[in-house]
Amino acid sequence: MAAACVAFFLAAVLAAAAGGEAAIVEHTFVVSQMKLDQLCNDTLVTVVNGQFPGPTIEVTEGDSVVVHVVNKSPNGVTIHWHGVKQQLNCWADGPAMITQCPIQPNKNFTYRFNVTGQEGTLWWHAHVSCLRATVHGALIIRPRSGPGSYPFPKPYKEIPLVLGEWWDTDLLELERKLANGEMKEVPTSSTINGKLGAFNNCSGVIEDDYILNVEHGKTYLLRIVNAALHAEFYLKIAGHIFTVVAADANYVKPYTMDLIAISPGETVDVLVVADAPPGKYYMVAMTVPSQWIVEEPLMNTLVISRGIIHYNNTSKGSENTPVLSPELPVDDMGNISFYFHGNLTSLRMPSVPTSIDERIFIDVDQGYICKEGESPCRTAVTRMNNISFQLPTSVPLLQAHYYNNISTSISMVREFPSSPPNIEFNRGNTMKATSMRRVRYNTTLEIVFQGPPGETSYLNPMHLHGHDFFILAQGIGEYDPNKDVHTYNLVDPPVRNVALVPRFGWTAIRFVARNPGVWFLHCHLEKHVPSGMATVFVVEDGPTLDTSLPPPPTDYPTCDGQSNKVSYE
Ligand SMILES: *[C@@H]1O[C@H](CO)[C@@H](O)[C@H](O)[C@H]1NC(C)=O
Ligand SMILES: *[C@@H]1O[C@H](CO)[C@@H](O)[C@H](O)[C@H]1NC(C)=O
Ligand SMILES: *[C@@H]1O[C@H](CO)[C@@H](O)[C@H](O)[C@H]1NC(C)=O
Ligand SMILES: *[C@@H]1O[C@H](CO)[C@@H](O)[C@H](O)[C@H]1NC(C)=O
Ligand SMILES: *[C@@H]1O[C@H](CO)[C@@H](O)[C@H](O)[C@H]1NC(C)=O
Ligand SMILES: *[C@@H]1O[C@H](CO)[C@@H](O)[C@H](O)[C@H]1NC(C)=O
Ligand SMILES: *[C@@H]1O[C@H](CO)[C@@H](O)[C@H](O)[C@H]1NC(C)=O
Ligand SMILES: *[C@@H]1O[C@H](CO)[C@@H](O)[C@H](O)[C@H]1NC(C)=O
Ligand SMILES: *[C@@H]1O[C@H](CO)[C@@H](O)[C@H](O)[C@H]1NC(C)=O
Ligand SMILES: *[C@@H]1O[C@H](CO)[C@@H](O)[C@H](O)[C@H]1NC(C)=O
Ligand SMILES: CC(=O)N[C@H]1CO[C@H](CO)[C@@H](O)[C@@H]1O
Ligand SMILES: [Cu+2]
Repeated sequence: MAAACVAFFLAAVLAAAAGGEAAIVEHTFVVSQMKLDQLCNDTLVTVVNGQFPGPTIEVTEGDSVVVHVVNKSPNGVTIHWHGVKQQLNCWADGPAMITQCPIQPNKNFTYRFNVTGQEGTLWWHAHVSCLRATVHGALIIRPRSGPGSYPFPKPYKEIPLVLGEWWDTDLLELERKLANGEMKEVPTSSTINGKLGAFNNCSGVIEDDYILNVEHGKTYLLRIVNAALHAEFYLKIAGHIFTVVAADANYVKPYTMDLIAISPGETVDVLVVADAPPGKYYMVAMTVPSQWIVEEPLMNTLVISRGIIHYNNTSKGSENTPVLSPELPVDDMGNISFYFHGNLTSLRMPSVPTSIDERIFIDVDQGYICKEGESPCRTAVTRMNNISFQLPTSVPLLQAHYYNNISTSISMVREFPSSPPNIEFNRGNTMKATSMRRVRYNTTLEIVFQGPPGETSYLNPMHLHGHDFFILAQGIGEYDPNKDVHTYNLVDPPVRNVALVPRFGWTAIRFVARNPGVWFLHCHLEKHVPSGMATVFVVEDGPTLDTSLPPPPTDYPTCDGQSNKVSYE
């Protein structure tokens, strides 16, 4: 592979001593474009510090993070710190035109945030257009009292495993297509830590495998991130099993499985014991076309990536013995994903709110709008409760909210309804609007997401910014309020920042809105963002100064009339 992945900016990391004082972890992220020569194609991609995936940020719980983003690319960019709670710090959250204007070319912006009360694996990614396909990296949070205080045996090594997709198209062009209802675009391949895998043979050029060297008998903590735009991945390693210990930077009761199901936006931490006979074993991250096929019958490629687990004491003579492949499931993948997610429970007993202030029922599906002059309306969009979300174009919502002028500075604002109109799933005309839901400080919310029942469904990983939530239950078919509340887990539900709404089904979550600001709620399938499967919670200030959103940072980016640099039309 001729890809020059050169890190030319070294992160200055002042690591905290275990159990010691909180430290400042400082990085400089230079965003630029470079050509990656993969699969017979020189593709121009946007990257951080010349790396794909980008640099890993490693912190100890309680640390302060300072990231100087220097934009040397020709497009506006923002970075989102996916899963970081950002208490009283919404300004640093990152989604373009929700909390900030994109950082314009040749400008910079410094993100400052504290990582408090969370441990495990999170990640960061561009939150503008489709750029996150290549602008992403892991964010690792270790316990303050040292790795000895993990609630599981201390692993010998910790390995970030970033799963991604490889697109050899112009990602801004892709964004325009998705926003225009052209949702048939598919990636060329997928990646493990940026590697496509040696089964990719384009005119005799073999791509690199991701190789994990292990020592026999040792335990490895794999910190898995799904950074793909659309693929839910199923990860298997021949001859090995996984013990899941955390998801979305929250510990779970150890759960043993030979396969991980991880959807876009999610993270999963697993222990793997290298206890197989010495040799080489394939690690396979695959996705099934079903989630595309249902929507786009033309898509029939199996997107797959492969890496190798290599035991370091494999004897010399056996170097050429075949690499062992995992047996891939033949079952309906939807079932595997559903049960994998359903089997996760919190390790620590959280206190689940039982008295609910507001219940919101959200239908997530597809509708149609009219392009100019189009009749009948045929432009497919996605929607929530019959509103297809539109990003503001001139002023970010957070800024408008802070200065109390949402109604004067943002057109097409609609209050997000707490229940859907009586819609027919995936049918009928809908509207484009900047929907938002105002909630008072300290409101306890329950949300039930309902995907379309029947064969025309697909899974939707719904991600809420600035909050973790409890996932109380999920089900197949239509939610029945009388019956399904009895399936709620109020004892040890998993705490996450992505709620996977299963195909043909629903998911119920609860959280307390105690973080003032403007928080994006959206599907983490990239194609569903410009097409409208999103809304925003505007959480009002509390009664005191320390329950109120502080003013914006002094270097807060301005749009300069340039917000269309990355187009949402
Ligand atoms: C960011 O921009 C400011 C003003 O343009 C400049 O003074 C500063 O040195 C820049 N910082 C970095 C890290 O490039
Ligand atoms: C982070 O924590 C430090 C020390 O407690 C505090 O001074 C600072 O205001 C916090 N920053 C943010 C962005 O919350
Ligand atoms: C290279 O990428 C372009 C789009 O940028 C695409 O049209 C072309 O088919 C690709 N070529 C190969 C060999 O994949
Ligand atoms: C790669 O493909 C070329 C033909 O394009 C073939 O000659 C070669 O044997 C293949 N190599 C491998 C390792 O599959
Ligand atoms: C495997 O790695 C360990 C630790 O680096 C080392 O002690 C051991 O000798 C290695 N085994 C072989 C066969 O290289
Ligand atoms: C590799 O190391 C393991 C554990 O020490 C041992 O059981 C095994 O026999 C070794 N294999 C070889 C080929 O040296
Ligand atoms: C856990 O997984 C098993 C086997 O895959 C499945 O039968 C069971 O229903 C799952 N539990 C939940 C709560 O999803
Ligand atoms: C919004 O409020 C700010 C601060 O008061 C002001 O500068 C700006 O002109 C206002 N914008 C609109 C469109 O009212
Ligand atoms: C959905 O919204 C569109 C556009 O406002 C409207 O025409 C349609 O009647 C709505 N559907 C329902 C079921 O209310
Ligand atoms: C939030 O509301 C709960 C009751 O629902 C109350 O006990 C608590 O004191 C409130 N907290 C704040 C900070 O207002
Ligand atoms: C939980 C789940 O997804 N169950 C499905 C398993 O697969 C069968 C056959 O495809 C479906 O009928 C179930 O609904
Ligand atoms: Cu979606």
